[in-house]
Amino acid sequence: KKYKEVSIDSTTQQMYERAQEMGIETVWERLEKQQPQCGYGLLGVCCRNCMMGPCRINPFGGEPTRGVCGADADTIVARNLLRMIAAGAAAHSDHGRHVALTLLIAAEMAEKFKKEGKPVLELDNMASNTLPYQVRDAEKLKAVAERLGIETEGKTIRELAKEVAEVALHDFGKQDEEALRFLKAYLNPKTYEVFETAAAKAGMPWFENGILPRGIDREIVESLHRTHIGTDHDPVSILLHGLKTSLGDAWGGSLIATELQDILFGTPQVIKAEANLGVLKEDYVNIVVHGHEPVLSEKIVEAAQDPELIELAQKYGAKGINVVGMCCTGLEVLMRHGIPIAGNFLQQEMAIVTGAVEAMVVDVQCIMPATVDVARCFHTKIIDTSPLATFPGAIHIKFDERRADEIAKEIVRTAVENFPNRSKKRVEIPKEKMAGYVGFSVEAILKHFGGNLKPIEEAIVEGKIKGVAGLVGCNNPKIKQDHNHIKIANELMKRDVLLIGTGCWATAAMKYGIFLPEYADTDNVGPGLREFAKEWGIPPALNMGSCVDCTRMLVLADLIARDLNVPISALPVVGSAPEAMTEKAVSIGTYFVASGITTHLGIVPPVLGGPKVVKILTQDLYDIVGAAFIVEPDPYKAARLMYDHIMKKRKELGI
Ligand code: BF8
Repeated sequence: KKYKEVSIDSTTQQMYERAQEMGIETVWERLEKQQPQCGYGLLGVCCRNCMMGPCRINPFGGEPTRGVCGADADTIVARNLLRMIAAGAAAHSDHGRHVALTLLIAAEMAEKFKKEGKPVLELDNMASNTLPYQVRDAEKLKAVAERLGIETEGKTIRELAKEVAEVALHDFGKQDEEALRFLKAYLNPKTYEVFETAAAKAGMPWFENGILPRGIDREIVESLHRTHIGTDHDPVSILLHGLKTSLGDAWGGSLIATELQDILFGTPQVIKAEANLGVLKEDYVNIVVHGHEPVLSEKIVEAAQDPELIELAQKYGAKGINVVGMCCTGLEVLMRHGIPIAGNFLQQEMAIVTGAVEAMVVDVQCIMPATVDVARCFHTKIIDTSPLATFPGAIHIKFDERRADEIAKEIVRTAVENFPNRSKKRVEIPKEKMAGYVGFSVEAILKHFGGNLKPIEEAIVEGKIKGVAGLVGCNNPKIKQDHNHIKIANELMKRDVLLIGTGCWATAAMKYGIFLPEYADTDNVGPGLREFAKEWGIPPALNMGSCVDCTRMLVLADLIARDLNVPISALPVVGSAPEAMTEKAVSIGTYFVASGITTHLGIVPPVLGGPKVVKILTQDLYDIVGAAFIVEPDPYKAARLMYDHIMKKRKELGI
């Protein structure tokens, strides 16, 4: 073969080969140029935390066995891992903060407009078009407020929105020793108790309140403090704080992002949509929204419906404007509006290589700076929008929530005006795309099953479904794109494990038809799961959204744990990040485990240089939080190990 196989997705492979022929460098060449990658880095035994270093430990047992300060391999590995968790938690949580601030800004604008004498009812309901952001799901707002213990009686939507936003923001910066208010509002008591007692079980009773996070920002800051030279050196306490920080992400930052996004933009309901590069349209202005925050992408979707801008596109010879998604912000608008998703992480450069993209509009996280270099080979404009993410060589149209509509229109106009610069001869859009059902929020799942989770729980008890697996996370060019995602999914479904999932896994699953009910008829689904899926008219795997929406999976697990009156760790539930890549994925994996869900990683994280750390992560955590990590690059073996864990949990439950 002339070119190496980089993906099991034919559209990626086609565009990769096109890039090769055009002499365009992609992620796979850059990975190649990094070979051999640093062994110390891969094992986690390189420390750059002070300027006596950088230090590295001899992984073969010889000298040096310590860094200049005396830190050994386990201390260094644990510190590095904690910094990864902190960075991942920071990214998710800062996203959550942004959403909370947006809700607050909208509520305050409503108050101001009301005082100025604009229509009162519309503003009290926060349904007015004069506001850049409205409350689309007032019912959810009330439900969240009630969970948080906010008095709802006699209050307007505007007042409730403000109060919920303020409670959320308080959870970021509060300084008392109490657990996060969001965590207390959402977590079942049995799992709460596990968090409370975890540190004592690990022999560290001085962790007041165990691993219960106190402030979302505080735990992230403390991670940096603990890992500063000369501070915390015990891998156990370092990792316990890692669990705590990740729980601040799970039951704090990410949860706030999901819940408040639902309030602002609507809670997803089941809807049919399409995925893969074939959703780009040859005769339309194509805009790819890429990144994570729907605060931007929602507005781009709206602006693209503006009749004036559509008319402008037609004036330039296009039939209209086609907005498609990429990565998690793509999943946000897919889940809520059925906007097609063009691909997952490794397809961002490939979308540009089609030559059919007028603008790639980016916000934060998982956007390669290389998109700008690839875009230079075509007419594509990369438009960066977040004040905290600037891409050299891109166009900067920075977003401001207060002027959201105006800026979104400017962005769309920039894309439309770029259409005449497209070279028709250089356009090649792969044809493949796949339909699937999306939008399985917890609320949508409850609605589908008649208001409670009994049908799922009964199917588990009967053994029709053996358990549930939550699949999450990235693409990583070290693995053929989507290969492990799909293999693990199929191997689990064959064993009658119901799948739920988010992030780039969800986009992968959708591209291969797994989100179609008829997928249950294939040999990749076992008889029990097939029967259950058919009985309820669902696909054998449910798309629960973007990566911050991993909290939807936690909330679902929590509801089942409540029904059975057990901690989450007692459930026949597993997690997996088959192609993990980001620090966010490390935080997610850690909070799954900390919450009681044993989780598989398909990429070995940089910890193997610390034998004590490895033992804690893969064994000791079972005694501390009731779950641990499984690390296994082979997808078949991984699925077997995950299944074995589910069966063990079934046995323990006596089912
Ligand atoms: O948060 S799955 S590559 S896109 S980190 Fe990134 Fe990983 Fe994709 Fe979204 Ni999640």
